[in-house]
Amino acid sequence: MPRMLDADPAPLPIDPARAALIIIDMQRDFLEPGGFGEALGNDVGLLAAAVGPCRAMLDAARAAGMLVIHTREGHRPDLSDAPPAKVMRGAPSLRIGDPGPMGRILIRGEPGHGIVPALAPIDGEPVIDKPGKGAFYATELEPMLRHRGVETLLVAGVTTEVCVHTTIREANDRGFRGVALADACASYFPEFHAAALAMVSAQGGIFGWVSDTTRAIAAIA
Ligand code: C5J
Repeated sequence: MPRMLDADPAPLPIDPARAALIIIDMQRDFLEPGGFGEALGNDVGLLAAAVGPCRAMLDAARAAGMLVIHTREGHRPDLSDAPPAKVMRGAPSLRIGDPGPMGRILIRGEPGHGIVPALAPIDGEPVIDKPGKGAFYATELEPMLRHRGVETLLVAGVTTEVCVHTTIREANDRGFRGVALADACASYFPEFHAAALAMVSAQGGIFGWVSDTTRAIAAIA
């Protein structure tokens, strides 16, 4: 009997040896004051709700020996991988690459680019640096998953409707089963969080599945 993960629109089989937890962009730049999220006018405190559930899921995935992958959105210091159309968006005073209280905004190697301490990667956990919203675009994620025979992705992180959603869409087109963990994702816009999750599981799971950390932890324990 395969292990089953309870989810919407329907339960799905899950084999922890062929699954990965992917934690999207839980970076100081999005979660703490003074980073990219705040520069765009957002209340970054709204993302704190995802930290505890992400941590619980991380602990369970590590205990189950499941592959854990972290992602970080950001750019090279010379901005050579940052499309001008992206850099020019937002408030002119605080754009990607500008200096802020946590270093240059959304730049690799700066303090703000780092993952929040509660979710820090440990040795052996790949960290994918991505220039876009989706974790598959211009990264080594796909071969990394294929080489390990991964078929199911448990997806957590921020923000639900931007980088989490884009990654689930990319995963869907590549034949992976993407499962959004609702309580381990968060948005600056609660209504977008709800709508993004509904869009994943609507129409028989048009992009994938929606579950939560309680059900996912039970499935892999
Ligand atoms: C955004 C992300 N929202 N990680 N990035 O710009 O969702």
